[in-house]
Amino acid sequence: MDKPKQQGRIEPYHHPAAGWGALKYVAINLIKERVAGGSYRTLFKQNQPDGFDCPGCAWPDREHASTFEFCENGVKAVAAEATTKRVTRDFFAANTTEALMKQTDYELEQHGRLTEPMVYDPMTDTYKPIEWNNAFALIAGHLNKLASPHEAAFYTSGRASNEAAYVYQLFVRMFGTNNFPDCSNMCHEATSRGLPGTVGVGKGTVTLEDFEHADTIIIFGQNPATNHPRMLGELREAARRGATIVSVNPLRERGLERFASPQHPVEMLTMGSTKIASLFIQPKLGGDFALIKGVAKHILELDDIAVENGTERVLDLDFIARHTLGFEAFAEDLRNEDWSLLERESGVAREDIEALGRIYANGKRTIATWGMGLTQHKHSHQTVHILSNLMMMKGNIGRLGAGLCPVRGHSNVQGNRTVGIEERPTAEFLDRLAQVYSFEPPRGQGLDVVETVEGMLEGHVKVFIGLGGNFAMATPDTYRTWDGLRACDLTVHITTKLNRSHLVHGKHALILPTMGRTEIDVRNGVSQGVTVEDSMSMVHISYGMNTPASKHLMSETAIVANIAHATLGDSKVNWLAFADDYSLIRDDIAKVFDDFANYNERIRHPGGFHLRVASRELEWETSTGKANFVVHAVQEDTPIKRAQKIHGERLMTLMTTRSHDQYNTTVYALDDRYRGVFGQRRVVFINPADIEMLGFKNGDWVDMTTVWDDGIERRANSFRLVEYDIPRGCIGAYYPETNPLVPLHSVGDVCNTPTSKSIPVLLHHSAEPAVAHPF
Ligand SMILES: Nc1nc2c(c(=O)[nH]1)N[C@H]1C(S)=C(S)[C@@H](COP(=O)(O)OP(=O)(O)OC[C@H]3O[C@@H](n4cnc5c(=O)[nH]c(N)nc54)[C@H](O)[C@@H]3O)O[C@H]1N2
Ligand SMILES: Nc1nc2c(c(=O)[nH]1)N[C@H]1C(S)=C(S)[C@@H](COP(=O)(O)OP(=O)(O)OC[C@H]3O[C@@H](n4cnc5c(=O)[nH]c(N)nc54)[C@H](O)[C@@H]3O)O[C@H]1N2
Ligand SMILES: [Mo]
Repeated sequence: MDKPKQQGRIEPYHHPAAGWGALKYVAINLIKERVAGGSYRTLFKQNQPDGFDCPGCAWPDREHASTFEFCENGVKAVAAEATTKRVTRDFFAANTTEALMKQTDYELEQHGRLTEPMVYDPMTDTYKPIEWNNAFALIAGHLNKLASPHEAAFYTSGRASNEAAYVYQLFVRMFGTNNFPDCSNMCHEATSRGLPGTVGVGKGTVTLEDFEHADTIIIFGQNPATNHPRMLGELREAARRGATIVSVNPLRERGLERFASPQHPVEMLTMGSTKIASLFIQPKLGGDFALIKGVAKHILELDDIAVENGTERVLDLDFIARHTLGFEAFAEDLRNEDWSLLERESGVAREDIEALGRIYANGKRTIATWGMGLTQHKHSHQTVHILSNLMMMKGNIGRLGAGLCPVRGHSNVQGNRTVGIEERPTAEFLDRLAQVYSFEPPRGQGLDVVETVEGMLEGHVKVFIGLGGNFAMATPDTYRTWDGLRACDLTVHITTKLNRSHLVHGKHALILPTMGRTEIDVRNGVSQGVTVEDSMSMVHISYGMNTPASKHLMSETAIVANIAHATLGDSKVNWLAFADDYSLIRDDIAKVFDDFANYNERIRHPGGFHLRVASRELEWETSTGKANFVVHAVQEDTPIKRAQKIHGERLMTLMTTRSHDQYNTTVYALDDRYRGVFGQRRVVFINPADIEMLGFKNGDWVDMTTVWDDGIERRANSFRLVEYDIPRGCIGAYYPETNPLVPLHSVGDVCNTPTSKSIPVLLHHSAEPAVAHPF
């Protein structure tokens, strides 16, 4: 443990995003993962009609892409799965979980792919091999002896296929609970819960075709160069066409400044690049609500001027009249809103808000995209509402080249929700399940992520099963989550690679190794494909191409079906038939969801099919039957404000974000190239004026503590200060290292999402200068 602190370097990045730098890193990654020669070709099949869906992000594929869509981080995701390194039974025998806990997440990831089912042995503190059927029987035994089905929670991380997710939710509902914590609870929940109130459907309204026609694209709280690199291709095309692109982000993300497309040899060879964003607006953390309200207010003002001058109206009166309700109340609220409040709460000067307002007013076709910068705050729900209001003012929904574009994270997180991973299911959906399978599904609301951790701590959640993911590290309040997991009777992880969730386990624990999407999945002699839905509601089939990492692996779908069979028998559903033929699952999905009619047939079409999104078609599945303008006041009573009252300007608002070399809790390497960070992760981005105000120097080491009112000390030690172009009072650091600082009860309104982008913290001179951290 007493290793010296990481010695990294800070070096501002002056090159375009992607370009040659990305190609170099691709080569480094393939070598590091020792990807076998044969698998290189897999990389070129990614996101192609007859290949597999990239396990990286949820950005859609270009339907008619003739060339391989190059993506550095997609390659990393594939290489991480195609690695030839293996975690074997000998590895487990030689390493106690106590010893493995001392390794960093980066080191854990480096051990490679899991190879056979393992069960925890408390006598030796190691994992030992177990036969698949014994593992299923162990799970069934635990589940069936619970006093109530609600004592189990069934987590999903958004990589699971539609088929696996559907069988999972069916099994769990037949078992008797809606306890479906899932990664979206920590991710785009504000989008999924917010949009239904305004436009009826919790999904985006655009497709890639709209990007070809947009003249204005506003990117809120998103870092596409790292997290959705293929999106840069669309932005590049738009920029070259003359579209105006604005990034709204406290950080001026370098990856949005210039982009050299590896798809375009001339650009690469001439060292050329395309300028992407024309304007950077830098609100303070959580300032977007007030900023968007200001933009909307200015739209009204510009519309008033147009009326006076007799010029073309700025508002789309026809859209407002035909499709919406509540505009008058919204407009009145905007007119009464105080500019100084909006400036103060957004951290953006009125003239800059107005500049964005003019850009939006002048755009004929605007797309608004957003990511975690909008969804992981106390008031994200309200922010999603006001953003839809803004788009509705100018009729920018359901029209070519315009629309709402939430950019999802995990490659099938949207599909998982579509096929029933939902702790708050609708009565309509449950009725349908009841009818198709002749059983009475549980009707009460189930537990989400935060409630699951609470349930574990309170002792009423006793069994945890995770279909993918890394619950111990992705969740807030790390050490409390760990206490919860350790209090469980049984923890089960269906995963591809070793992670800390395997080490922070219940009294009994299983690791069930599964295939990734890149691997050939043969059942009953037939190669099985699985389907996924991307961020723009395109559903398509994906076939693996690599030999599975071990002959003992089972697919996610087969594992889930076998757990169901062991637990429930086959009285209502022939689970093992599902396990052997995924087209039977798709037939059932089509029976339950009308929009999936002829599912098996429609996925034969190259590129798949678009799943209907009513709002895109100007049909409003809201309670009023219209799109609703919703009015919210700027919230001034926030945990941040309350903490500021006590600590004044020394109180910092912390956002936790991703580096370029990680995939959520999986750390591939220690660089964050575009932000100029190399060989280290324990850094804090901070405004130089704040460094001075706090009495530190650039490069100093600090500890962070959270200001919260529950008496629990939350601390994360040893972070190096890096001066950065970020608003005063705001700081940024990487997740998951900072998750111990996120209070379990610091959640967004309505959606209950941990506020990972606004944590009230104090910085202190580092008290333990030479201690290495296990994560
Ligand atoms: N390579 C790679 N790809 C990924 C992932 C990964 O870890 N690695 N993760 C996947 C997942 S699950 C997801 S959800 C997505 C995440 O993709 P993003 O949504 O890009 O998520 P973050 O990296 O957390 O970055 C959020 C951005 O929001 C900005 N931001 C923070 N707070 C605010 C705010 O208050 N207002 C505004 N306007 N901006 C703010 C940050 O500066 C940062 O640029 O990416 C997916 N794709
Ligand atoms: N502080 C803070 N916390 C956050 C966030 C943040 O921005 N800040 N972001 C939140 C967000 S947006 C998300 S989505 C969550 C992510 O939460 P999770 O989805 O739980 O986390 P991941 O790191 O994506 O999970 C990685 C693990 O998934 C397993 N895995 C990989 N591929 C597969 C596969 O194909 N099948 C199966 N079965 N397993 C696989 C591997 O074993 C790997 O170790 O974290 C959230 N937590
Ligand atoms: Mo996510």
